[in-house]
Formats: sequence, C-alpha cells, structure tokens
Amino acid sequence: HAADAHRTDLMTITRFVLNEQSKYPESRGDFTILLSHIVLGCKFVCSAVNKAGLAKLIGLAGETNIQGEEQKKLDVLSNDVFVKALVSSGRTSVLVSEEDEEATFVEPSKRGKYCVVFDPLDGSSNIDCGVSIGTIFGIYTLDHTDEPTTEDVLKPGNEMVAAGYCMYGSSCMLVLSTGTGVHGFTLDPSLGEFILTHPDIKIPNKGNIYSVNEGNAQNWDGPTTKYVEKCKFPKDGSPAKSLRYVGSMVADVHRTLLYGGIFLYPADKKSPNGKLRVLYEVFPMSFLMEQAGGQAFTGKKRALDLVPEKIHERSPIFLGSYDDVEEIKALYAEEE
Ligand code: AHM
Ligand code: MG
Repeated sequence: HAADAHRTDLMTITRFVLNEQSKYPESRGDFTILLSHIVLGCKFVCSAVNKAGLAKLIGLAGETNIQGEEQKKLDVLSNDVFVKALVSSGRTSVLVSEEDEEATFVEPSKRGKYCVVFDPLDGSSNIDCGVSIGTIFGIYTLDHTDEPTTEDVLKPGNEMVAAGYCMYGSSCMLVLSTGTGVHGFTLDPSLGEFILTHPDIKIPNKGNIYSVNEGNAQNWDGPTTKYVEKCKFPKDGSPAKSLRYVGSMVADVHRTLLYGGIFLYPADKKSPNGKLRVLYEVFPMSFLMEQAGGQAFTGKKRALDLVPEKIHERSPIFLGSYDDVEEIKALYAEEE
C-alpha cells in the first residue's frame, strides 16, 4: 500500500497525553502544560548534544570568562534550560536537580501543583566521546496549599504521578509513564515533534543480558557476587548471559526495558549506598520498570517503597525483567 509508506495519523506526545488526561473529568490540562515544558527542555538538550562537538569550536554555549576560555558545560547548560522551562510553566512549586545542591522553590506568582525531580544530563562521563546520554525525571503532586518545603519531594517513589527519561542516542527517544503503562516517543527532527513509536512497552519476563560495572567486583557483597557468577557460569544448564554496560543509566535501562535482562548498581565496600540517586535516578527508572511489568529492588526492599530523607540520597538498585530480579531477591533473602 502506497499509503502505508507515510504515517498520516501522527500521535504526538501532546495529543497522547491530552487523550490520557481526558479520562479524568477534573483534569484542567495542567499536566499537559507541564509536560510540554519538559519536552521543550528535552528538544533543546537533544539539539545541544548533537552540536556538542561543533559547539566547542564555535562557542555555542557562550559564557566566555575574562581569560577568554571556559564555556558553560553541557550539563550545566541543560540544567539551566530545564529549571527555566519548569519555572516558566507556572505548574511547579519545588524542583530538585542533580546539578543543584539545594532544592529550588518557585516564587509564589509562578507556583503550580507539581514538584519535579530530575537529572538534566545523566551519564556525564559519556558526553565528550559521543556515547548516549539522557535526561531523567519524576513528578509528584503537591498535596497542600501551605508553603512548599523539601518534605514535598521526600516521598516514596510509589507516590510519583509520572516518570520518564529522554535518551539522546542514535535517535532521540522519550519514554514516559503516567501510571498507565510505559510509552515511547521518537523525535522526528523534521517535525520537531515526539511521535508515539513504542506504545505500551512490556519488558520480557526474563532476559539474557546483565549490565553492571564489573570493575567494582572486588568490593561487592555476597549476593551481588553470587548473582554475577551465576550469570557467567550458570549451573542449571541455561546459557550464560551476555554483558552490556554503557555507563549511562538511561541507555542501560532503555536497553533493559526493550530487550529484557537486569541492570545492577549494587552497594560495595567503597560506596555502601551504591552510586545512583534515589529521587531522580532510582525512582523514575523503578517506576517505569514496574509499569512495564518488571521489578526494581534495593537489596532490602521494593525500590519504590524507599522513603528518602535527603534530596540527594543514594541507594543500591537492581532492576529489570521480573524473573531476573526474583533471582537476586532470593540471594539477598538467603543472606538474612
Ligand atoms: P553521573 O550522574 O555523574 O553521570 O553518574 C551517573 C551514571 C549513570 O548514568 C550510570 O549508570 C553510572 O553513573 C555509571 O557509573 P560507573 O561509571 O561507576 O559505572
Ligand atoms: Mg546522574
């Protein structure tokens, strides 16, 4: 069919979310507006990432200091863009960014009912060599009209109303869940729109890939060591798993979501709480995993049941295919 060669009915991310929100009679479009500001931030970062190598030559990032060097780094630039986009949406009250030590409290005239936690550009070690990086975000609602505080975001991940990430890879993809499954949108650069390309993503129940920084193996605890040993030398006759590790959480989690398998950033002797941050790395990715039919576990409990005490708190994390995470849970249970 000639007509099949071109999509003519384009499900943009805005159209998709408007459809979803129309199921709630009380919805006044606030979430759609908030999301469109996040989408703008993602498009900006995508374009900046694509030009990063060139930008160094032409100083696109600006901010030349008095010595005539030093430009704003891509992660700082991305943070500025997201903070400004979120504040100007008029729909946020508290923002927590990996780049800012303190939370940002939006001035009263611009406040709205959402709180957003985000890592504007994750995978910093991969920026300079052109490997995939991403933005991660999670959204809470403000449940009172008093002055907002950090308590408004120090809530378990299961209270998030939405979470997602945008991956700046061979194509730019935004993966989102508002609690009704996981949906993937690909940026069509000629339209400047994210188009629904991966509706209702479900993670395979079991995968044949494990993803971990094995360079830390000498410092791992018993269950992690045993698990990775099992991946490489299975004793039950099953084939050994393949190892894939980009070192960008967004890329490693995205592959895990689509192909199945497990992603681990465990605790180790040097980092007893692991490396990844609860609010804007562990929670959003755990939310997506569960929504896709997988699991996310900290080594002690369901990741989304953690109650963070500090905005930049860290936690070990094991997430991915349901059955694969079951195995690591069993190994931790044996320890007790
Ligand atoms: P970053 O926020 O400094 O970029 O660190 C987070 C990244 C994640 O994207 C990735 O999963 C992890 O760090 C990789 O860490 P390591 O280099 O220790 O394997
Ligand atoms: Mg990060």
